[in-house]
Amino acid sequence: MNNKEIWIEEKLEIKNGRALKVRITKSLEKIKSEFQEIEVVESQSFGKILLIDGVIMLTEADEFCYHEMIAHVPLCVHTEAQKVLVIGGGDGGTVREILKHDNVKEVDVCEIDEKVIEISKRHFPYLANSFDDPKVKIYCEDGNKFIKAHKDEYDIIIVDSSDPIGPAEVLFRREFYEAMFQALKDDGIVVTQAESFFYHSKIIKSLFSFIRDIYPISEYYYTLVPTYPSGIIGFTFCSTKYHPIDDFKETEALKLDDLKYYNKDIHKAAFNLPTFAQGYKY
Ligand code: SPD
Repeated sequence: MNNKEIWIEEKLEIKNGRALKVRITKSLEKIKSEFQEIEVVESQSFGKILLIDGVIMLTEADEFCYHEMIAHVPLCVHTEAQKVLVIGGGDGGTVREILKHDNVKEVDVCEIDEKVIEISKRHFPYLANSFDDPKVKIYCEDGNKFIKAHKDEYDIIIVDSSDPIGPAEVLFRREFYEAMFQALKDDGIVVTQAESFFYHSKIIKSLFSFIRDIYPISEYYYTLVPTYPSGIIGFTFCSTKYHPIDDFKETEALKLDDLKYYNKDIHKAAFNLPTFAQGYKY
């Protein structure tokens, strides 16, 4: 595809009558895995883009807004975390950020689709090279099954999933959050990709309807990602002991000059929701 007038529309929201349109200059690779269609395109304004089933997972231009926030928020609260599990996250961006914390000694990654890892290594090495770090172990397995086989093991679990359609649908269910609670150590934290408060209030309300029964502390925070529907995406913060604001600590990782989005003020601000969305947690 070399036609400079080709645009892609993000499929996720089309059924709701809205779509983000991005002009692409080249299709770099498109494959169909056992689970989904994976595509990498070159765009005019956002660099390379990774799409799964026609939905934007990341772009080179704004991936840091997502990956820094999904990783550093829990790691700057539980600053002694040594063992971290990432479910999903096959592009490597979340692991890249986790490895900036020297206290972390082991990172397990459970990505259902090995093809996501392969394609990311080819097109996004600055993300996927994080998988070569000796602290990282990769399991190409179903996250819902994997989690049930682990008890009292992880300090932090991060679910860097796609949307609740297809293989990721099960990751938005009560049984999965109960199993993650069992897999955490006594003072553990779970952070999960939890959609946009503008477009997905039903999903967020459904998550909190059971999260608040399972975890003593349950909060929602968000980040700005221009290439996601509505330009916003949020995360659940589920914790047994540490409070996301009261227990925030400035760590050495925060002093690194390669953080482009996350800082101590953003950490706190991200938990302040607009008035209309505040009730979604209750
Ligand atoms: N609507 C798209 C949500 C995608 C969230 N996960 C992105 C994976 C980036 N590591």
